[in-house]
Amino acid sequence: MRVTTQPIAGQKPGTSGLRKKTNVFMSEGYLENFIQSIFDATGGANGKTYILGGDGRYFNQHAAQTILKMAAANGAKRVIVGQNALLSTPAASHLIRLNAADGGIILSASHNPGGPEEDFGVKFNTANGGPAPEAVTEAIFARTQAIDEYFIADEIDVNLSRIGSQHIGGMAVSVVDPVSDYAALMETLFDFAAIRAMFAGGFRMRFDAMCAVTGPYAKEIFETRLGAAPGTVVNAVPLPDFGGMHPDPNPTWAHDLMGHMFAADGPDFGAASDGDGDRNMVVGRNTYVAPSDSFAVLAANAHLAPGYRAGLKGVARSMPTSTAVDRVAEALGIGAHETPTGWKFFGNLLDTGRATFCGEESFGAGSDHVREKDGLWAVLLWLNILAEREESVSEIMRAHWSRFGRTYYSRHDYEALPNAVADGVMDSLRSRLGDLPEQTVEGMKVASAEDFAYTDPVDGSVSRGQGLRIVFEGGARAVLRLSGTGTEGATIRLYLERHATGPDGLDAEVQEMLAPVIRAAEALTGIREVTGRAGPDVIT
Ligand code: VG1
Ligand code: CO
Repeated sequence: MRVTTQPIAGQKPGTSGLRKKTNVFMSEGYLENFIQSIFDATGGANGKTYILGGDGRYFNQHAAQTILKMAAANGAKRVIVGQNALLSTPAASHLIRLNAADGGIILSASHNPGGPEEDFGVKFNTANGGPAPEAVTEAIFARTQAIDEYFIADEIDVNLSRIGSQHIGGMAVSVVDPVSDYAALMETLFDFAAIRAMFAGGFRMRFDAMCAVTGPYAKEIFETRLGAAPGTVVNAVPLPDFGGMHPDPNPTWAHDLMGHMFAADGPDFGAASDGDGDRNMVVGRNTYVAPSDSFAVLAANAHLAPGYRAGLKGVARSMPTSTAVDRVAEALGIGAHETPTGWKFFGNLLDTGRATFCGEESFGAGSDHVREKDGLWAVLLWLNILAEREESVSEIMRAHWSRFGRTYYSRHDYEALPNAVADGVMDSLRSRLGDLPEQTVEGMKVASAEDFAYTDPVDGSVSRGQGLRIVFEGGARAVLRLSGTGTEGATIRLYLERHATGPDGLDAEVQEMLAPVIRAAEALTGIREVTGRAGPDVIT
């Protein structure tokens, strides 16, 4: 069936897909226009195979049914869909690669809350399993501005709870178990026997799935396959509103887990994941592990896991992510790449073997086993390292810092600002960048100041305006950028970093250690005065 439509403003994908309030996505033609634009901008769906699934949030199943009917009407050959339309983002990436599919559609607004009053999102991944690169998202956006028709099969819904094959017209719909292929992949990378032995020896873990998509994956992998005690995985059932939680694994939103990890007789190890399962937070008993540090530790110890025994070819991190991993790369004698924020920039580095591990300060890490960041992968690699080293998380962190020094790091978020105010802060600093080198602000001398641009070493594409970076003498850094995942106003992220070596600097309180950098960054940006905020809304 052909339906006449008109362009809808604002369908521009951000850092990771298109995210809007759920009621916007549910409004007439909104989802349909965007999906048809994906097909149109990528050479049509005719004869193609897609992977489809989402994080289980409100509108997930309904949207999946619409997309299936649209794929059928556009001539797709086959859609492989997770049971009940569930797939974590890394599992979807794996299924694209495993089935040599042409692409995948993931229904998620990731770490944003879900529900009728909250957020919904759509991500499109290409045949390598990774998020569509900028050239593709720009073509999709261009199509949304010119679209005048979409196609949808006039058929009844398929039964997404029944595993097996069905049809919509001439298109095959394969409903698959969302967990099994992914769990099998994990078994090829990690020493499950060693981890199982560690659990059998009394090792205790708490994994908080935050009522989002990782629950079924974590239950199967940790409790069933690895023998962790029943109840290790909490909040394990995906709910349309995530049980009212904000499924963003950081100390603020995963405060319940933090409470358990810092209680007397807490578990040995704790972890949490986000809405769509691509993020991870790792906590030891009485020990919070900052994501940039976690990534550096994973890179330094990767060889302890069977999948990475041969060593890493290289590492990559987003520019705002701390430089901790660079020191590991130097020690290992491997390349270290610096990209803009967002996993789409890692795809070419992974595809061409320039990087084996990639990481972001926003609780994201992953490897070339898929083309997305992968929360459970990071947790399993930690478990494998713990099983091999037979040390606690806190001992491993101390050993890492005494070898490489400690990179104190924090991100200050100023959320939901009026767009004009946020743009004002950015524009003002941007216009002064040229004058900053050699200036001393709050006792900190600026060494360099730039508007970060990235040239992809593989396809030569250039991405500009990827964050304002100020480096102080001695290597401390402040980075300012606008979030590209929010749905209300603008969020400014201020990233702060300072490296310390030697035994003295290793046990300082993070915000205290960063205080001079924070003072200089706040003076340079005037962020508190201009936004009228007394301080950041969220500190991670
Ligand atoms: C945020 C993070 C970024 C991450 C992105 C998608 O983007 O900072 O590192 O890749 O979310 O993660 P932004 O533009 O808001 O800073 V997910 O787990 O929300 O898909
Ligand atoms: Co996510």
